[in-house]
Amino acid sequence: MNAAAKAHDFVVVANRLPVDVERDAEGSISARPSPGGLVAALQPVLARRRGGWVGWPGTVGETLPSFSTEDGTTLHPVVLDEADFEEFYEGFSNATLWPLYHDLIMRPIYNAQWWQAYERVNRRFAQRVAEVTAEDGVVWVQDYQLQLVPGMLRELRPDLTIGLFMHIPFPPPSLFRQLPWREQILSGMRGADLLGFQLESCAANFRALGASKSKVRAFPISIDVEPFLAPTDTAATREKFGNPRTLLLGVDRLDYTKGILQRLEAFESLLERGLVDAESTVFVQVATPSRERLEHYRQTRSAVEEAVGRINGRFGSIGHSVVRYHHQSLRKSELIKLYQAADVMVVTPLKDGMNLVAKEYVASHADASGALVLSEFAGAAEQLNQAYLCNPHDVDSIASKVLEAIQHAGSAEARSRMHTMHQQVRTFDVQRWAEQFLKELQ
Ligand code: ADQ
Repeated sequence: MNAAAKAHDFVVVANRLPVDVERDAEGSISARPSPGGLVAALQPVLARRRGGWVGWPGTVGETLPSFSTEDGTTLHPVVLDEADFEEFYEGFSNATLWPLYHDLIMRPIYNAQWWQAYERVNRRFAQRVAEVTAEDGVVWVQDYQLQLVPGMLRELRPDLTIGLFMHIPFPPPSLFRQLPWREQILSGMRGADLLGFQLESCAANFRALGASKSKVRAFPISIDVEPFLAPTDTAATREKFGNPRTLLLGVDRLDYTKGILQRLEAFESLLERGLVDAESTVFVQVATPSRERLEHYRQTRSAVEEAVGRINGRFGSIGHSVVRYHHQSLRKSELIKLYQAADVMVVTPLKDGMNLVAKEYVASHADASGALVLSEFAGAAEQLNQAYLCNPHDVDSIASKVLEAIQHAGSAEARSRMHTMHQQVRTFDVQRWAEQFLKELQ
């Protein structure tokens, strides 16, 4: 038994550890914390309860020892080799489950070898958790990559209390039933004492598949609001884009679920019809590289980049591009500057569990400036119902809502909408989300 044996009363298990692993010139490895919303929410609980985190460090084929972060959380890396990465992560998680759970925007691939890898890797996670969790401890499993872990863990360690939270949508039975391994996935999930979904509709989709002993409930996730509140120099940010009259913004992982192409087409249609002036408007689109080896992601990137080129070719002028496209990940501080400076945030996923970008934008507008155009198909639309809601499958619907948001900018109505949404996000933040889940679990 190693030092970490059964050390933790509380363990989070997620596909990724909250770190970025780096290798220096001599080849030695170090891990830098990469704090996201989940870490911010769980950090107090982890610190209070001798917490542990089991996950993949993000590098392929590397065995790393367990190590502790500054706040005393111990991270337990799980190894994925090249075959695991291809078959479990890129394959079953992101080319089977991801499109199936997002209402078949792309066609899922059903591959028995990927399924075996999914089982094998889920078992590895479950075993690691079983080794490091104290008697009668609490385990919180995260997301679609690990749906078998609750069931496996229940067999290995009947003493544990197990929660599972699904960050992505859960599809209606008519779609879920396509999955050749639906029974195994269901019994894996049913190993949890508490099953959390983003929305009541997802919880209902799960319940419709048959009775289980688990409690099934909706817990809409949110953000750590604090970093978005401090004002930045918005004039300076707008200056960088040539002081446009209207600054529109899109921020997403480059994923086909996010509706980036549809949003650009809507913008193009507004330019084409002369409803938006190309000289005084800038659309900034930041798209983080994501899952780049998968064919559907390559196609999506090409289509987006072709649209950007076409729109700038048609409507830009020498020295002014109307769309500023960045295929990169930005630092949080840069992201906040963009959020605060943008007049209209355009969030148009075809399907999205929640969408935190919408909440981050709203959190950035404590002064009630700005406007949010939001897809009805984002989970966030349930909480941010004061947004300009659009149907992302209908380019005209996106265009008309963007236009409305531009035209209303600065009005009392626009300010009142933003004020209401800002209060919503401040009240229902990610800390409250975590508290509610854990309270229900125990
Ligand atoms: P994602 O699909 O990744 O999350 P989202 O909720 O929007 O989508 O979260 C993206 C995060 O990445 C945000 O915090 C955002 O700031 C950041 N980000 C995006 N683009 C970036 C860029 N170019 N540079 C830097 N940061 C960038 C999944 C589900 C969602 C669900 C979340 C949380 O698909 O529906 O809301 O999990 O449960």
